[in-house]
Amino acid sequence: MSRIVGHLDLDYFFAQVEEVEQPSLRGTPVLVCVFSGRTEDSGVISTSNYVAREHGVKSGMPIALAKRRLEGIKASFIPMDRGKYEVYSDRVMEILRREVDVIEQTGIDEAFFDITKRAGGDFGAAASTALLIKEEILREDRLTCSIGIGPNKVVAKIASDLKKPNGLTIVRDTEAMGFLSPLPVQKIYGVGPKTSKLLEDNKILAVRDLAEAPAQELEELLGRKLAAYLYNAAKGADDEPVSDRGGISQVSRILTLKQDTNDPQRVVAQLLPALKDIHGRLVSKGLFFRNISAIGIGKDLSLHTKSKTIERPTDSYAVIEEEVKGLLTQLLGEVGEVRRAGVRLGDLQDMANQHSLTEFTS
Ligand code: DCP
Ligand code: CA
Repeated sequence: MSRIVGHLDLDYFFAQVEEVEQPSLRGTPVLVCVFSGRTEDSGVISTSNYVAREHGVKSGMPIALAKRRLEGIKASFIPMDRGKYEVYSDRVMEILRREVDVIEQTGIDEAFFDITKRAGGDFGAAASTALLIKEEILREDRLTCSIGIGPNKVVAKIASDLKKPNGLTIVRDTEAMGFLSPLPVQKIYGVGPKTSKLLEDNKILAVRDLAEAPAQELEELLGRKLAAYLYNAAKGADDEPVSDRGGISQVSRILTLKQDTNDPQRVVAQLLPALKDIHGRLVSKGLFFRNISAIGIGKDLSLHTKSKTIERPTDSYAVIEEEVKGLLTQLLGEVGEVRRAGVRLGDLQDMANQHSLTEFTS
C-alpha cells in the first residue's frame, strides 16, 4: 500500500482569527502586531491578512514601516494575543486528529498527518478526506487552511504551500519526482540558507540538479546524513515517518451550560468543578501556567475567547478562579449569551526543571 502523507497550514493564521472574532475587519488590512511598548509604533508585524500583503506588508516588518505603506487607508493594527490563537489551534488539531491516522504538530498553525490507513492507500480517498477536514475546520472554527497531500512529508509540505490561501494540492506517488524536479532546492523542508548557499556554490539550484548530483560529491559537501536525506527527497523518496511528538503544552476544558446565559456568575458557578479538575491536573504534573483564556461558544457555534498572560508563572487555584471571572465578565459583556464555556491554561512551565513546555514556537 502506498504511503499517503498530508500537511495542513492555516492561512494568515493570527490575522484570520482576528477576522473571525470581528467579521467587520474582512476586506480591510488587518495587521497583528508585537508592540514593544517603547514608543507608540515601536515593534514588528507578526502577520497580516492578504489585503495588507497586497500593500507590501510582511511578517517581521517594523510597525512604523507598515503604517507608511498603508498611509491613507483604513487599517487595523491589533496587538498579538497568542493565548487566543492557541485556543483555535487546539480545536483545529482536534478536528485533524479525529480524521487521520496520526498527526505531528510542527507549529501553532501547521501539522503533518499520515492518512495511509484511513484512505486505504488511495489518493482519491485521501483527497476526499482532505476536503472533509477543510469543511469541518471552516464550519467549526470558521478558518480556512491549505492542505497538501503526497507520498511523503517533503512533497506534502511543498504542496500545501502551492495554492494558498484555501488551497488543496494532491501529488500522487507517481507524480512526485516530476513535481519536485523543477523547484528550487530551498523548497525542500530542512534546506535553510546555509545548505542552500553550499548547494548554490556547486551549481545545484533545482531539485533536479540534486537528484542528478554524484552521491559522493553531495556527501563531501553536506555530510552523510543530510546528503542521504536530500538525495532521497529529491527523488520523491523521503521516508521520514509522521510521529506524534506527544508532550503537553496546555490543559483545557469546555462544557455545555445548563441554559444559555450572559451572567458571569452563573457560568463560573457551573465551571467550578472543571476549574478544580484542571488545577488538579496542573499540580499533579508539577506545572505552572502563564497564560489563561476564557472560552465562550455562542448559540450559532461561534467561538469567542479572552486571554491574558500573567507576569509570573503560578499554580494557584485562586488566581485561576479570579482570572476566569474577569475574562468571562469581559467576554460575556461583549458577545452576550453563550451556550458553552470553558477555560484553557497555556504556556505551561515545568518548575522543577525550569523550562517552558511550549514546544511549538513558530
Ligand atoms: N509568525 C510570526 N512571525 C513571523 C512568521 C509567522 O509571528 N515572521 C506567526 C504569525 C502567523 C503564524 O506564525 O500567523 C504562522 O506563520 P505562517 O508563516 O504560516 O504565516 P501565516 O499563517 O500568517 O500566513 P500564510 O497564509 O502564508 O500561512
Ligand atoms: Ca500559516
